[in-house]
Amino acid sequence: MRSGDLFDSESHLLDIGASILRGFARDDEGPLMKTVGDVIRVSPLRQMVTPGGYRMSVAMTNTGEVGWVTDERGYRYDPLDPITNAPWPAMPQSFRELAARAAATAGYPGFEPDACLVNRYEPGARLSLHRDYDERDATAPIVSVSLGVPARFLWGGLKRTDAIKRLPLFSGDVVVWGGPSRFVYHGIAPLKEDQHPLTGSNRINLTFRKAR
Ligand code: MD3
Ligand code: FE
Repeated sequence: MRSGDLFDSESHLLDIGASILRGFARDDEGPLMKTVGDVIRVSPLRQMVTPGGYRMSVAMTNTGEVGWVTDERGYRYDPLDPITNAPWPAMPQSFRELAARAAATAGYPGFEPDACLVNRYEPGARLSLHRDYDERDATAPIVSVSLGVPARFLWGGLKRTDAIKRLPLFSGDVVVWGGPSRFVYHGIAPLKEDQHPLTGSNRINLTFRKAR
């Protein structure tokens, strides 16, 4: 239940160092999706292959000085899009400002992301439990913005065997992961068939990072 919420932008602590800002980007959803459209016309969404040889169900692209890529050689941040062999599209000002505003709200002032990974989930797409440790600056948080069809976010602890908690993420929700929560195991359960006026049957997630 979203529309009956008492507060437009409810914020609370999820875990040590992690904050969920419910609906923080709700007024920006339309413009954000339009800007995502501009980005993917330059650097298209693509399903990358993991070093283990599996094609990911999530399709990805990037904006910013560097972009996250995976291929048979491994995971890395690359200044060039391997499809276009050109730099990734510059990070849109509106993306940068939203990420900085969310980080400051959650207690991380001065966040200047240099990479924004764009993830697209079609029905059934999932992200298995993993940790993000390809970024050089471990003191910077990661800011995530959910758009479109709701998803079930899974998050555990610092060990793979720690208990998994489940949290629904709706369009316009922003989560800021910093401090001790920065290296927790997390993932997304297979996306359910659903419809959203902005994205159809898909979910888009933006993650803002300081990669180098
Ligand atoms: C917790 N993306 O791109 S966003 C990823 O919805 C990723 O597409 C998911 O996990 C998605 O790596 C989850 C929430 C998120 C993002 C990064 C984190 C949670 C995080 C990094 C550390 C801890
Ligand atoms: Fe992640």
